[in-house]
Amino acid sequence: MPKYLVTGAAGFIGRSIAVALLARGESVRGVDSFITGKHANLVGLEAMEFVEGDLADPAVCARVCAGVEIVFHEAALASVPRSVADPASTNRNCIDATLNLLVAAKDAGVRRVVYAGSSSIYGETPTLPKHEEMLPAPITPYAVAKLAGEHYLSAFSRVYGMENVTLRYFNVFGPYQDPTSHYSGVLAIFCRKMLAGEQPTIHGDGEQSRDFTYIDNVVTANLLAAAAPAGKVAGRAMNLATGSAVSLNQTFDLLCGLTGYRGKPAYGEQRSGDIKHSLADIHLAQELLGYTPTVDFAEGLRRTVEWYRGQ
Ligand code: UD2
Repeated sequence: MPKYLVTGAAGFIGRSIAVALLARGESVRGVDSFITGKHANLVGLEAMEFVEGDLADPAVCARVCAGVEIVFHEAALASVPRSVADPASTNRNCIDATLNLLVAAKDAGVRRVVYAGSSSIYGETPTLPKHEEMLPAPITPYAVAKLAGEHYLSAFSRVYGMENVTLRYFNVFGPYQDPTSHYSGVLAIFCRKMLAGEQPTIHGDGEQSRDFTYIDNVVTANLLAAAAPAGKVAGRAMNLATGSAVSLNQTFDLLCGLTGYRGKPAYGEQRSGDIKHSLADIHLAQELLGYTPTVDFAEGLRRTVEWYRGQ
């Protein structure tokens, strides 16, 4: 029986965690519904036991949790605008799926679920950097769904003795992020377009900023969160980021240098539910997990552009 389950294993982050586990010689099961996951992302993961299924179905959750000790729960509809366009789907694929997974995990005796939380739960609160003692203030259906998942994780720790941990991801980017949907992460979209000589669109004035976090930092933190002493992390939620932010305009300039794109960006309407500034305080993850980011934004962006260039 595999020790680890990765949900969303055919997605960008799930895939990356599964690769790292397999490289360590671990036994891994993956599950994905392919709503946003890609078959191509499973190439290189042949040693993983794979189940195609939807976590909104409790029977799928029971099947994939059987015999597992640790779950990395990455499956989600990870997009703010998608949740604005279709909140019910986000609710189903984030809240229902997470609750079903937790019930099945508890019943199967899973020790710990490490959950992909989101910086979006902080909402438009003006305080920067965002720290974990701030009251969450979600302003979009996506943020509500991600926050509900967090609360379920900590409640399951409290009432069933699970060791669940939430990592609040801040705008993760890197190789394998899908660049093809208009719900994709901005850096994936910009890399693809600018390498192809197509004009990217900046929504708003481009002065919004993000604590863009390279995927390797996220993988490292997940492995640390799986191994951290329960007394330190059970039922806790913490930021996972780099602790520095850049604006979209600055990012566009950096990408011009890396991709060779010579044009200007188009400027469009600001997106509904968009947050102006997002920057993390990362001291709690440093204290509880021993986490420090190892790949900074500039280096991560360089690696990411090189990867998309090869596609
Ligand atoms: C939110 C969360 C992030 C993660 C993500 C999952 C915040 C601050 N961050 O990311 O942690 O959970 O959701 O999807 O809530 N943009 C453009 N042009 C484009 C595409 C996007 O200008 O073609 C802008 C967009 O308006 C936003 C920024 O780029 O200001 C980042 O957008 P995104 O969709 O990559 O991620 P975001 O911040 O909604």
